[in-house]
Amino acid sequence: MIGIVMGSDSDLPKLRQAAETLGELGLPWEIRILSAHRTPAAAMAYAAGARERGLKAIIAGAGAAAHLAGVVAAHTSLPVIGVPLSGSALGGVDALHSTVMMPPGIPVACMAVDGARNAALFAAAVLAVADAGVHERLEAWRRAQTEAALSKDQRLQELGIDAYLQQKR
Ligand code: RP5
Repeated sequence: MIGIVMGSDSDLPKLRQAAETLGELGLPWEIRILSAHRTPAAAMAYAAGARERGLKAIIAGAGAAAHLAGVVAAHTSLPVIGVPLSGSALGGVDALHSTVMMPPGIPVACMAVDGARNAALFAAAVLAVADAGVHERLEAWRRAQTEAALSKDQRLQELGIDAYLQQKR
């Protein structure tokens, strides 16, 4: 089970991508709205109890002055994968800096701004180290991605630019 937490329901459309990708990989997940600022006690309790509840990693997405991933990491030794989110007046650079610049001793694996899909893939990669089934599904997912990209190139060669863009609409 992978935990997905986000600072606000306004983050849900972005974190949904992590849930979808975990689903594609056959990994169970749960998703919670927990804020480092608005519901700090609940966020702390979730992180502190995560390992005992059987979670293997936590994906934490937040925007603006994003402290959620760091606070979660401060309360668990599970791998914490931070997803800084855009949407604020500073366009996500604020959340990126807040998430990536963790002090030595409490690491967060920081993804790209809005990088929720990669957060799911990274969580799978962490699990795949010790789980052959997850490893096989992750490899299959990546093979499918490669095939999809190659077939797009083939179609572009067949159709040319205008027709390709037309059929993509
Ligand atoms: C952050 O503030 C949340 O993660 C969200 O990205 C941002 C804005 O939250 P709302 O005002 O939309 O609830 O804590």
